[in-house]
Amino acid sequence: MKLLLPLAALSLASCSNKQKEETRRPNIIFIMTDDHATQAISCYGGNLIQTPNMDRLANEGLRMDNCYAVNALSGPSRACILTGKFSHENGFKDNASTFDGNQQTFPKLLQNAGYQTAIVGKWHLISTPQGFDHWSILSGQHEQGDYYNPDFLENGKAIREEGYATDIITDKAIEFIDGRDTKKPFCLMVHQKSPHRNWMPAPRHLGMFNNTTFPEPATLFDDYEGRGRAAREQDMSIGQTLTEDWDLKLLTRAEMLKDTTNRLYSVYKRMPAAVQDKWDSVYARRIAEYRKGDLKGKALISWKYQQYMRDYLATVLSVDENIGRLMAHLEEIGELDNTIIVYTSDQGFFLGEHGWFDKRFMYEECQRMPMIVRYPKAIKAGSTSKAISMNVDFAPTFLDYAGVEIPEDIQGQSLRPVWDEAGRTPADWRKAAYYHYYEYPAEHSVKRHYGIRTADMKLIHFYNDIDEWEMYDLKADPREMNSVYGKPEYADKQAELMQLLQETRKEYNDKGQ
Ligand code: SGN
Ligand code: CA
Repeated sequence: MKLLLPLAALSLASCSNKQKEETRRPNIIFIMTDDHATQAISCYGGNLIQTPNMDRLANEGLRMDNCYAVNALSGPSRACILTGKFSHENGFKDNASTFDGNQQTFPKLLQNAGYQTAIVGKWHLISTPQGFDHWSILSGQHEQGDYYNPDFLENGKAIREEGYATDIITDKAIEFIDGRDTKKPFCLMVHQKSPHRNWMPAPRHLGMFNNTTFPEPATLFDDYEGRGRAAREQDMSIGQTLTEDWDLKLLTRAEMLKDTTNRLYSVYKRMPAAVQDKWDSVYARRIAEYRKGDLKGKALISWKYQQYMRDYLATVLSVDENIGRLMAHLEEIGELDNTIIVYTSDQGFFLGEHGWFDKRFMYEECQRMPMIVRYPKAIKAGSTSKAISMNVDFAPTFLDYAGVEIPEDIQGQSLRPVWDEAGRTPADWRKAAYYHYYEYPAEHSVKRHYGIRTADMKLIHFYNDIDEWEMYDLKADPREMNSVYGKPEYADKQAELMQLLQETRKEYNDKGQ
């Protein structure tokens, strides 16, 4: 008897440990970059660079192929993600807004439910972060932050860090993980600045692609014949809008020193002398090539496209490497499989498609967000999903996995039924993603518009100083070159989409325009 009792007690204890392990709430690491298009991720089929660590996340987890921003701009996308609500409900419609931090957000709800919460990196919502036990956010350049020696506001205190933004933000993430209370689950938001304009690569990647020629997108020389005024009147073209100094880095050190008010100089002077030396030698060839002056017309656009890609893609490399570093660290401390790791970007980006850089338009390249998730306890390795999802779905999804009740007023839907079933679309799943962009008149001159995207069609209404509709048959015209709005053969389809748009706007309570 004496022997049996402790044994029974022991087996009871191990049973409850096992139960605890099974009911343990997952950690959440939400990695989000700024302006990273799926075209620049190898597991999305992009032919520009290799992103082995993002690919690993997808191979061991799930890749969403139809995940959309509902307002493809940084601040608005971040506000939609935090609240699970569209811009007209959370109040943050454009980058000139200030986030009402007193409203409900998913980090607050997780914190109330016993999660430790933190955000490191880009915040871009102007008001003080609420709902985080720890926060360290980029503060320079109206909260866009700097690539080199960036300034942060850390729990209210202004500090400057030495080094490269992507590495520093990852260091901060690892520090938070190591200093956490190990008895509680955590939710950590790792928000990188890369690969945002003006695309300044890490010292180790400077000049990395100088001898690489990237394939040009099929629509680089789009003449906008098949579309409306919005596409023609934007200001985000590789040919016209990219600047010689800030974007193309065509200033020598001596020229920058002569004009210390130049914006490129203001970021260059943050670099240590050795990095400045490397910068000078890497960009010297580009400057010389340009100054020969023999590049004209299409050849000049092609040349600018190559320089743009060389810098943009080099900043993506630092992101991929640091995802690898974060995963290796989680593995080392035994938390990798207990953690839902999400990789996404605040929106996509044009990498020369339609002759553009930037985003804002409800066109595929920037409306689509990368969305990759790894959580082997629930998600089957190597899954992909075509289910139509939006960034307002992230908040309810995290709450769902954390076992927290999803408040009624959240407009997004939990993606758990999709993720838990290896990416399968449930029969009653939504039929369209909604979109509404507001920042006009403003930088890049993209007109206000709203619309819906179904599995194979897109309907857009441009308004404000214009009243134009566009409609795309994505099966026949995946690059959105020819609007079929008003074409008699599409009359039925158009009526059906108009009806669905109206219903969607009603469902989400969007009365704007
Ligand atoms: C900056 C950039 C723009 C970019 C916005 C918004 N100009 O203003 O090109 O569209 O940010 O980007 S820059 O000359 O300062 O580089 S967002 O991702 O933060 O919404
Ligand atoms: Ca962005």
